[in-house]
Amino acid sequence: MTNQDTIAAITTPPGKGGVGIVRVSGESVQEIARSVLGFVPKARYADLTWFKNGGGEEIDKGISIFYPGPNSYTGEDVLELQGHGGPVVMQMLLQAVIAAGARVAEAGEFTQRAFLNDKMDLAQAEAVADLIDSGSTQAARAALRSLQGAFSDLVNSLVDQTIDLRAYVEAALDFPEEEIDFLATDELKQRFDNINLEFTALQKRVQQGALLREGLTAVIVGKPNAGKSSLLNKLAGYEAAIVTDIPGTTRDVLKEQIVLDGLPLHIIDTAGLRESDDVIEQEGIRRAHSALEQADLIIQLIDVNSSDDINNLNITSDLPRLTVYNKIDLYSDDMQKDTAAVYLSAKTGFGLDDLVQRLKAIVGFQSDADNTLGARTRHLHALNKAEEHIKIAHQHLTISKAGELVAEELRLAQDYLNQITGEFTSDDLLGKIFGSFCIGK
Ligand SMILES: Nc1nc2c(ncn2[C@@H]2O[C@H](COP(=O)(O)OP(=O)(O)OP(=O)(O)O)[C@@H](O)[C@H]2O)c(=O)[nH]1
Ligand SMILES: [Mg+2]
Repeated sequence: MTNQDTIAAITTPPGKGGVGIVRVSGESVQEIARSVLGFVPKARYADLTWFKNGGGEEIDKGISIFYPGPNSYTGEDVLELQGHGGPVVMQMLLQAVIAAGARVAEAGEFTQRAFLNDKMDLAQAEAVADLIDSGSTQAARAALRSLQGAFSDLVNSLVDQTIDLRAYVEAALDFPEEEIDFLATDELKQRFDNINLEFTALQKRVQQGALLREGLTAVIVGKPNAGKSSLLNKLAGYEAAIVTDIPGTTRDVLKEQIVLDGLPLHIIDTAGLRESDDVIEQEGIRRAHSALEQADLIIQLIDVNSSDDINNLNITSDLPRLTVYNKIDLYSDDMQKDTAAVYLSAKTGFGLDDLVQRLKAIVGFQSDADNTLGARTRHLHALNKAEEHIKIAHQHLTISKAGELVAEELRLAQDYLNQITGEFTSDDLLGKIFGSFCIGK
């Protein structure tokens, strides 16, 4: 247990409700209980008691529960006071607890202490926030799996295998005359193959998890009047953007959030791209280009009846692109279709399902995946980096047969894996992660 001051917060959301809870954690919990309740409640036992302030005045009557450390959420002594859930009562109760020796907790501080006291690792702590924030049933289930440790177990298994490999290779380094033979065994090759398979399987599940949580950001770009705003409106299901037959209608960057079979889609409408003398339109076009910086995918929208060429859009971005032909309702001739493109009508809605399927396919999202792990882009990056170093290690092994280099790459892979569970993590990262929690969690 760490030796820190005692923290307190209203853990229930602001507003009025049947019950409101003030949570207290730290060394002075028993002292605070004596002051506010008049006694220290029996461990993990619901007591109906008066809550009083320092002057002995009654604030409320409610339930108190005492969880002695280390068997508590934070690992420290914890007291939960459940009173009537009104903002004034809760404030008075919090003030009484603070007067008795606690200080107001920062965002995520209870969970941060749980992490520091080894009650959970970093991936699990992040899953707590993701479970609370989940925007769909799938996201909630995935977050719960990770909170229960399913994700961390798989990461730890990769760490163990990497450590084994390192030990094997480092042992070979101690016997230089036999090193080459040692490193050329089938046994070692088999281990690399196994670890690669596990990486691939985990990356898939983590990518799904990150998508479920963070979603996909797609920017619609195209010439003026291609129907970009019409497409945004159709996807959003209401008239979010102004649509007219005047080219150059849209100037601002517009964002809408929708959920496609569980995949959150952030869709961005932009100004039509063309040469313009209009200062406002020029600024719109500049913003359209900079919107690409936040995107995962570009939807290049083209009026199927025009002779426009996607190559004329002058987009210098290496993001994945999907070409979409619009206004198919106005097109009557038989046409040679480009199988890589989507054909639709933003007016009638024809072809919209096809677009949705294609977007999901491009990012590899499966709506029915039932083994998705709650995860974040941060985890996926670390996993990809670790895999990269394992691959380089394998190359050193097979091509240059340099044992030291293999061992060094394996060490780097291990460091990246450890970042996921927070074995070694910078204070900056911890501040960022816990700072985004809600107060009282
Ligand atoms: N028939 C038909 N008309 C469409 C379709 N999509 C858009 N339009 C029409 O095309 C015109 C331009 O549509 P917008 O959605 O404003 O086009 P935009 O690409 O946002 O244009 P800018 O904002 O000027 O860049 C409007 O008159 C729309 O009603 C479609 O699928 N079929
Ligand atoms: Mg528009």
